[in-house]
Amino acid sequence: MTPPQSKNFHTANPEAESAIDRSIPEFEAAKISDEDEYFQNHKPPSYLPEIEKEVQEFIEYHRKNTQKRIALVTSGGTTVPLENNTVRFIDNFSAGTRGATSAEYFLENGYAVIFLHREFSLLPYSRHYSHSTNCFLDFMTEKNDKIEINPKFADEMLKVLRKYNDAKESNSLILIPFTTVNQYLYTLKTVSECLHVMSSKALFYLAAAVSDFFIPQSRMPTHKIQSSATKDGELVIRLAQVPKFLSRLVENWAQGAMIISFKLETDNNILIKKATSALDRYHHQLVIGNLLQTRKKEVVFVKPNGDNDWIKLNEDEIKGNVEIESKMIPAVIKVHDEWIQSNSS
Ligand code: 9Z3
Repeated sequence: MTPPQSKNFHTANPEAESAIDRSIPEFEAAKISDEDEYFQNHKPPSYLPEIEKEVQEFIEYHRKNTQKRIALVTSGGTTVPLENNTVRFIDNFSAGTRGATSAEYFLENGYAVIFLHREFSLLPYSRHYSHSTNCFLDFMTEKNDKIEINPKFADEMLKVLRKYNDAKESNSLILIPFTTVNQYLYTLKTVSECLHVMSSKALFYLAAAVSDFFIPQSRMPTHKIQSSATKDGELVIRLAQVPKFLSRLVENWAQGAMIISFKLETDNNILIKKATSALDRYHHQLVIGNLLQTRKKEVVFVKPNGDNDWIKLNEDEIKGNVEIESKMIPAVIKVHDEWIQSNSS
């Protein structure tokens, strides 16, 4: 259905050999002083108070009316601007598939979802018909001078439409955007603090691919970097480390909530080790490990008790387009059930 020239090429698929090597030593977890320093030296986005109000209303609505659990799902990649009036920025590969797909399964399983996502990345429900590999126009057809849904796709589309309308009518989904890493950090902190009232009924599912490096505001040029700024024909950019705020999230911002982080690697031999070391450092409840090359087919749940549980799609499931998130989310919810149980006694 898609135009022939775009059918089989996926330029975003990585060559395994040349993919990112993350085998560098881990950074230190951020301390309170790192938090103070970062938030004192970086301005919050101007719209943050509006987001805070919307999120608070959303949480209050569910606390009073539905008693639903609330999942904060982060999704997509952050940008690192090179200039204040940003012409250029550093980005990463994430399209937000994991986050958008997982959000749908949380909603289907009775959760309310705060979807903190990279603006213009994939969204729950509309993801089925957006982006160039799934152009919405291919789902339409023309008949007697009128536009119609192609009957071939109508049943599937009706299912998606119903779920989308359910989420809207039950006020179960709120979409909160970010673009830069600074916007992401401020918004994550604000939303986490709002979720504090939910205690163990809040679940953090941190699937966004957040940059490890950035240019601090104090060093950021106001205007577009000129070619005359190069030295000997080279442009040298000095990046600072983004503080590892997961420690602050666990210890302070979202104390009592169930927290799941993701660990992305490209080398199978270090995945479990890196995921385990994240658990040791941050003391949260679950790390979901995945490899860039196989992330849509297999993930591993690394738990504080030493268990490593793989979730994999078999050949039939892959052929049948089963989404791995349809198996991951029920498993996540089981862990959340246990977390709520252990916090209520
Ligand atoms: C993930 O590992 C996600 O599963 C992916 C999803 C980003 C791989 P897509 O958007 O990809 O569906 O294409 N997210 C976390 C990645 C990350 O940067 N984790 C940090 C790390 O590995 C820890 S917070 O160090």
